[in-house]
Amino acid sequence: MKQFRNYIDGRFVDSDRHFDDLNPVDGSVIARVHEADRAMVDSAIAAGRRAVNGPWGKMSVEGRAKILYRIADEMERRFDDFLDAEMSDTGKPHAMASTIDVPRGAANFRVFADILKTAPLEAYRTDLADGAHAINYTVRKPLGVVGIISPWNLPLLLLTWKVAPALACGNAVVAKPSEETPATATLLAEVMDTVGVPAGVFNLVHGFGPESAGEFITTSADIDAITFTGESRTGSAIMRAAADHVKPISFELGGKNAAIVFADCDFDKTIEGMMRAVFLNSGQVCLCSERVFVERPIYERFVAAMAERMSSMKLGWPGDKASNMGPLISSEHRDKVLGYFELARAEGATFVAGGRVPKFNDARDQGFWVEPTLITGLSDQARCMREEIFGPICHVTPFDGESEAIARANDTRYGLAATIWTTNVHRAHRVAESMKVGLAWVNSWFLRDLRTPFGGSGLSGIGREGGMHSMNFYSELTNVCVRVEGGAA
Ligand code: NAD
Ligand code: 6OD
Repeated sequence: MKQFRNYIDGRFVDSDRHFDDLNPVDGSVIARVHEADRAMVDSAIAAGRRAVNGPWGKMSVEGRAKILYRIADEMERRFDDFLDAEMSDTGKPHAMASTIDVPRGAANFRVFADILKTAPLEAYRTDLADGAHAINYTVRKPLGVVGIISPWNLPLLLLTWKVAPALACGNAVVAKPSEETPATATLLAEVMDTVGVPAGVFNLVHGFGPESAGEFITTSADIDAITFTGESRTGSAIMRAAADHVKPISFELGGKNAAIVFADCDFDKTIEGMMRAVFLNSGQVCLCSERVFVERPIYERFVAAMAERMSSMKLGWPGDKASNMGPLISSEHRDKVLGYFELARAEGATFVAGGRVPKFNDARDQGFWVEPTLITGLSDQARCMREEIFGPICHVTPFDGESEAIARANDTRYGLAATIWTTNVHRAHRVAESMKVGLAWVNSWFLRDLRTPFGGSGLSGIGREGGMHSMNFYSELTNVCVRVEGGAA
């Protein structure tokens, strides 16, 4: 049986507590995971502190950037290992893991190395009444030891999205991947080991949230900052835990994202884009559109076209290159999604497509699958329209006019993402700017430039990461003010 160990202070560390890592395609056991106890988490934090206080914290920008490039190179060399690990941990199709998860894992290191090398610092000249002046400039320093807690939906992409900028800025990290998806994080530890990242700079601890590694990280007085991606209610538990020691937090949380489809859209491209926006990763992307508003003249045609496309989706084995939808992550998560299907029925929804557990007559029947599902007929106040479901389901509803669409799309406590489909350039800008979200895509969805701010408001999170926003979150800035006597000669 494969073993996934903790990686602390440059060594792989066993534990006497274990849990199983399951393949959601067929429920089989992939590996035995070594759960870190509090002492292991504390020793990871202490190792991180020694690393930050040692040569790592003082290394030149060029030196750190070179190490980040080496990490990216080694991840690319081991591309197939990462691909196999991600596919077996999540069941996601080859078509997705090979074009999004694994390449983005490596790209995160390369891009943040480049951003670090070109990151500007502020400088101001302050003229003084007595004829002297002052020069103010900022100095960027590491925060210290950063706790990173990540979810299961894009395990490698979302872990490296935080590890890369944290290391670029000279921090050490104690990272905890989701208990559902420990595989690629363990491979990342092997990569760190192979390329010679100094001991203590990257520490990996496996485990759960409450009363396990997650809580041990977030309640530690010795962690200098916490960056978290996951559910909104976990974010609020972590915020309470972090409050005792007052430290920077960055939260990327859930969404209940709207799509607005105007009658003047390019219909075929919109259907293509909306299939992706609803069903990528079986709807388990925080940015997925669960509420789809379609302008009335094309509403019936839109629903029919989506249902038609859904009927030919291939719920296949991850290695099958034609497969375009995988299972949900776990039996618990499937119960939650099926619970929302039941609730939608009780709330009066019409199921236009899907709504059941598919039957395969092979080992996949032991996995955690549900059908891609499209519903209509709910009021905007229904619970299924207000709570994040995080599965392959969307609700489609008609609207009349731009202002109605904007008001209904913004009627949510979340504020993560929106996607807008129109060929009217003025409307595109007007509507995008009116969305109460961190990310508004026009005629596109999940199109990423890593230099841009990423994050949400309300229940969707606190702060922004990406580009300089990451550099600023993972750095402590000191303003140096120098009084200069006299004027220029
Ligand atoms: P989750 O909140 O259940 O778990 C995320 C991580 O937090 C896991 O590693 C888990 O072990 C840990 N954790 C759980 N309870 C904890 C606690 N009390 N203290 C410390 N750590 C704890 O989320 P999930 O189910 O893994 O992921 C799905 C959720 O993540 C969805 O809500 C989705 O929208 C959100 N998400 C958001 C973004 C974003 O960028 N905004 C990206 C991906 C996923
Ligand atoms: O692309 C990214 O950088 C990112 N953070 C994506 C998050 C997706 C949510 O599931």
